[in-house]
Amino acid sequence: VKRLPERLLAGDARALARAATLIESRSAGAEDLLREIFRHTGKATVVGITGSAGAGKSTLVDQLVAGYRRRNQRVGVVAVDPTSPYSGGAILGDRIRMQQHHADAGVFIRSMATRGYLGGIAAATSDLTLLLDAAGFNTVLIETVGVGQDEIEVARIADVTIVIVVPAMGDDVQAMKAGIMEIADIFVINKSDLPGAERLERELQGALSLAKRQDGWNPSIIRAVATEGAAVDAIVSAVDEFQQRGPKKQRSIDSWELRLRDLYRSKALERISPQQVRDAAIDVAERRRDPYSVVREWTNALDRR
Ligand SMILES: Nc1nc2c(ncn2[C@@H]2O[C@H](COP(=O)(O)OP(=O)(O)OP(=O)(O)O)[C@@H](O)[C@H]2O)c(=O)[nH]1
Ligand SMILES: [Mg+2]
Repeated sequence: VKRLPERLLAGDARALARAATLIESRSAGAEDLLREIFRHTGKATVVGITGSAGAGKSTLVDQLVAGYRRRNQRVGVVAVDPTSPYSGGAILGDRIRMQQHHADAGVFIRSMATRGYLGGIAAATSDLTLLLDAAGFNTVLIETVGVGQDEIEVARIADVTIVIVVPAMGDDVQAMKAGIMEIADIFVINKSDLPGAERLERELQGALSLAKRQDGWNPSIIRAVATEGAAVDAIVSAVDEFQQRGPKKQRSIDSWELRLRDLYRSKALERISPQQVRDAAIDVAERRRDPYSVVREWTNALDRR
């Protein structure tokens, strides 16, 4: 009987499902598995797709899946849901829409809750993406609602980030979160069938020409009507272009720098119990101890290992 890593690397669908569950439950075997497969990763293109609630992310992801399948690529989808995987109509809608792909072994779809993961949702998403990469998926699409810090961190995992904006939905450029503006490698103006798409495009162009990015990349702007799928080819081409000419290597180093910090932080925190932290906090609040000595004691304990 072949071991899980070997079956995963061979692209076995059941092994992938099992490995994904290991990652999601953060069980002990997850790290060993990841360590074994890591050198086989780095081939997939990871595309982050973010935008406010209802912007059309899932509709577009669905179209992109079909577009990549037409190009004979295997596609993974990780939907990061801000509440829980199976509550809410949106996710139910996602599942119905995605059913057309469910019978297809070239498509893997998983939705994850944002809470409850030790080490954070970004860590779990990154690990799941590594699995898909190792299992031979060419493209991984990560859908996340662009609201909080979690989502911005998820975007940092991606090689390419698509930000979806919508006319007449409070998505005018003034109101857009600075963080979201900065992470966009490609802007998609979705629902371009609604009035205001042209004005939004002008505003975006204006904002982009004022704020040149440090890495020199000039984000493309693509108008789309996701429900009709017409812009899929343009979006796939824009992703390819970013992969070929964008600051890919720099992006990857930056992203691993963050992941390494996160990993180190969670490893260090694993060495002390929540109760220990709580007790120390009480001591500090009551001025029995100072916080600097407490932390020094903890880091000294790390050194001794
Ligand atoms: N008019 C119009 N409606 C669209 C377009 N794209 C998506 N919609 C509709 O917008 C609604 C929300 O689409 P979703 O794809 O679920 O949006 P989402 O961003 O994934 O939403 P959440 O996951 O809930 O944040 C659906 O009713 C879609 O049919 C578009 O281009 N034009
Ligand atoms: Mg959605």
